[in-house]
Amino acid sequence: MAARVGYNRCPVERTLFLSGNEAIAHGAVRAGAAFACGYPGTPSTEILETAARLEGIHAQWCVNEKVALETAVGASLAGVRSMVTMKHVGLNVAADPFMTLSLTGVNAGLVIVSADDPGMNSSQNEQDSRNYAKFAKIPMLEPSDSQEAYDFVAEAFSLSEEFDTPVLLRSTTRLSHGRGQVIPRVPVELVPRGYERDISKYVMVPQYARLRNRFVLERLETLRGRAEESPFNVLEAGTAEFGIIASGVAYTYAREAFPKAWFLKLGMSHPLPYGKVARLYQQVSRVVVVEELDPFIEEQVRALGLPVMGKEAIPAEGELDQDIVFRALEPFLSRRPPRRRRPVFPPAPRLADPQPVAGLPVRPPVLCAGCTHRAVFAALRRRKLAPMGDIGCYALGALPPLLALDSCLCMGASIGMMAGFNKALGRKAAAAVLGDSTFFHSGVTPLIDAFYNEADGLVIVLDNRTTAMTGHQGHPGTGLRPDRSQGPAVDLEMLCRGIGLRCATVAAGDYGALDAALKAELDAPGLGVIIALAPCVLMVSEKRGAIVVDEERCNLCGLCLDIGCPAIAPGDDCVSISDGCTGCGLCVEICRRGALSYAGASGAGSEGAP
Ligand SMILES: Cc1ncc(C[n+]2csc(CCOP(=O)(O)OP(=O)(O)O)c2C)c(N)n1
Repeated sequence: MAARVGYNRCPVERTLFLSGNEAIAHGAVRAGAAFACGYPGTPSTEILETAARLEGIHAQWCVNEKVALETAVGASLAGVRSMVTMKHVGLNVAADPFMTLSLTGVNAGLVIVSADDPGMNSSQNEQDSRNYAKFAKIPMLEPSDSQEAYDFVAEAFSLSEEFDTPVLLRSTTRLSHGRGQVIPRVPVELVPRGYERDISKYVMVPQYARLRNRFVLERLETLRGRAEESPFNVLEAGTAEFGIIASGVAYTYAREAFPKAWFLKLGMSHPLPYGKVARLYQQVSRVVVVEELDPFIEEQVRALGLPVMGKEAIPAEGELDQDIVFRALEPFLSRRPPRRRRPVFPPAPRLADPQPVAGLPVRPPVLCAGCTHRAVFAALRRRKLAPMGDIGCYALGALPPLLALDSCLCMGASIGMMAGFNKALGRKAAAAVLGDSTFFHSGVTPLIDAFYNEADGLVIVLDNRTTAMTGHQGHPGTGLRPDRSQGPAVDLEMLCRGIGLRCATVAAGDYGALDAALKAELDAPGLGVIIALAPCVLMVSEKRGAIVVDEERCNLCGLCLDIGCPAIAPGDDCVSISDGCTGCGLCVEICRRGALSYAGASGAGSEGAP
């Protein structure tokens, strides 16, 4: 996927007349974004439709906003600047990856465009997406006209890369659909970003997520410093004795209604630049926040201990316009100003780092002895692939010694991320690994999406016939109800075939067959699914035989230790097998020297699991 090919078809000298949505698409191409995806919804739809007509950027509709975001994350990880578009309610659908993406950050820049619909012209609710920026602690830009929509996209991408964060670009109907002049700028020159595996950054299991969470809190304060300096946050001098804080199209309404006011115009409206707010208060005796929908800025100003007026005058519903703003504020602004208090900026306290409890051994989380997920990881590690992981017991496969997963974002993210990654690189560079319960939770839609968008890759479903991580609950694939009675069960393989995909089921305990299936699938064109089937070892009562060590043959090479089974431990001269062994036999298959075998089997290490 070549970046920005043909963008010079749009000469920099020629002024364009674009809607906000078109300007965002043009701005993305100018910023070197080569991948865009989204799900349609008014008022956002034309962004992707425009991108699809421009050269230098690949644009695709996804099955929904969650999958679109996960696909864009995959492309960003692969090193391609990526944009994802949706309407405000779409961000609810994408909220699961969105919230954790704040922690993982990005590789190449990633911009999420959410278009709000104040007044519900064509939506089921009225929702202020800005709350999501605060919720996820990520930066947000709010353009107020088409030129800014165009310009802010490049700023959003550079913020994204500089601060290792997704960036929210919030539009509203009037901006998205209104038209204005856009002076094209010189295309941004990009430094190529290759993919580098970074498990502690991209695999959000608790011990890594805690570290990244601290990074997020620090990043927020660094970003606040950037918001102070940002040329998009402008203190505009006036002659009136009151000031207005506004962002997005609300700024244009307020500007027209009160041309003499002082203004703090916020282009980068999250995090709020406290210093710039304070400077406005030094100039005027009264401050008003003019914003559509929620008192998003107003509440933050109030939290600083500053007297401010907002929603007691400005409607908290529907679209504003200059008349509404004028009529709402005129009576208040003609009254005497209230007394002013000094702003206070309290420092945020930090929790002390957790300390180990004296006397208790440190037990790192680990896959159970005999867990057959381990076989899949052993087979995957032999391939040059970026395995995109998911959430379940198997997320532990990312930890040492296995180190077999490159990402873990949220339930169901693996397939979309794999699809985006491979699409960005144009080859089968990533695979997706997810559990059976996760597959039914949110793996079906990205699989349909991957088929529709002709994604390349390999999906491995670790089918242990249960939701093991949360305590062995049933799911549609098992048909088990909460009272353990049996209901109808969905056939996973038939489901995948029904979508139109190749699909094979392999016994995960048969390492040779699993490895061969993996090879066959990776050699085949396009996308296929392997179901690695083996009931969770905790649900199987009988032990499958005892494993013994041939002390003469074992040379402590470490191959069996690398599969991370807690029943195998290194000794002075050879490995030892503890009582925790379930006899799964994976170590027998892994050992190249025939040093491990089933007790009583003829020829040490020569036979597989009974
Ligand atoms: C949105 C969401 N809902 C619920 C959970 C809790 N949860 C984590 S993993 C998981 C399912 C794991 O089952 P499966 O994919 O079959 O993997 P297994 O643990 O059996 O290996 C659940 C329900 C979550 N992390 N996120």
